Amino acid sequence: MYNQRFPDIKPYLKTHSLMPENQETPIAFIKKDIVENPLFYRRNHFPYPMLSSSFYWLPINGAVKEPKLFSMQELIQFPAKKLKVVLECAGDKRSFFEPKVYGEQWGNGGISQGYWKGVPLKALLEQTGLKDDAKEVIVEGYDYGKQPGIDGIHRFARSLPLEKALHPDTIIAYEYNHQPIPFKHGYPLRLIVPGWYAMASVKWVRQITVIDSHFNGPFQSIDYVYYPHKDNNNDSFPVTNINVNSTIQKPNNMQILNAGRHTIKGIAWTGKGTIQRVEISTDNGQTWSYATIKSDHRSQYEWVSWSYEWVVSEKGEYTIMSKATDSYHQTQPMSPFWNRKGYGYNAADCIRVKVE
Ligand SMILES: Nc1nc2c(c(=O)[nH]1)N[C@H]1C(S)=C(S)[C@@H](COP(=O)(O)O)O[C@H]1N2
Ligand SMILES: [Mo]
Repeated sequence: MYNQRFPDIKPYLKTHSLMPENQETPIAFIKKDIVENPLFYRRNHFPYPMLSSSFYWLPINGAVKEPKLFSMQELIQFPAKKLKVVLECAGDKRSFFEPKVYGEQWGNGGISQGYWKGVPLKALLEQTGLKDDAKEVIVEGYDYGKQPGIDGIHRFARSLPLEKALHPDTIIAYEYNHQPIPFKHGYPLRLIVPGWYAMASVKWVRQITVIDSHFNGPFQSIDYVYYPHKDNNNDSFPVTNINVNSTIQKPNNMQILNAGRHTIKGIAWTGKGTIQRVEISTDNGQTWSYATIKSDHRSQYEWVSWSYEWVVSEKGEYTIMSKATDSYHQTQPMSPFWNRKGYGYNAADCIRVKVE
């Protein structure tokens, strides 16, 4: 796939910041339906945590009948679930918003996919039992620090409503792509919440606490909230499900092409349901045609690859767009839902090319 004579010529992550580390997947170069560790985007709020041996114990406490401490040995003995899951940062494509918004200026590479294996959180909560007034489940990571815009020092922690926590596909994972989870992606235990934006998938799980109230941690009451207005917090609501979306991987934006036949390629994904169709326009959205969706190994939480054969004879500039629709009849809009912190961008993907 890469240049044989120069094996060091290969894609790398696109760097936004190193402390904490934030780097994008070079999505145009991802040809497979799984992303291997070296090209898996990295999104961190804090410096990487220091892990001690006590890390191998997972406590579950709070509004449970019997608090428990699970060892790794115990966890891997539960019936395991392996799921192919898209993880997409809620800030993916933030840089495409107009007007621009503050925050990490992610392009289209805040997304990766692979196999996560672990034990359903439900199975663990069945062991501890839940008190009648249990409402939410907080999952806390080992990393902590200060973040601009948020007072004080916090650990990265988020809660799930009971319904999502007990969903059979919400897992405490210990493997990624059939290996122990790479350290930067949450070793040894990571919560995986398929279908939700990836802020929900807490890395380096330190403890799990069931509560009888609503958790107000800053990563769900300040950040990861949609604020539709520039100057006030009215009408805000939390970021949860991944929006239906697609990305054109080939050709590149602003590429120069020869007249003739070209394959337009990309991926499409959604948080709820499955991708039903992908439409392509090569005339700036005036007319649309169906792309062919590659249909092998499709499971609910993975992206689909699609392609479209484009025959172009006339020289000129072209605006190419892709627009996906899912089984809940959600279609990518032509313009994004603008929000002050720049989450959930999912307007039809758009590139320009010149045919010479
Ligand atoms: N403990 C912890 N978990 C975390 C985060 C974090 O900073 N700390 N970032 C979240 C966000 S916003 C995203 S997009 C994903 C990124 O996962 P990755 O670095 O494995 O790609 O992890 C989520 N889980
Ligand atoms: Mo994120």
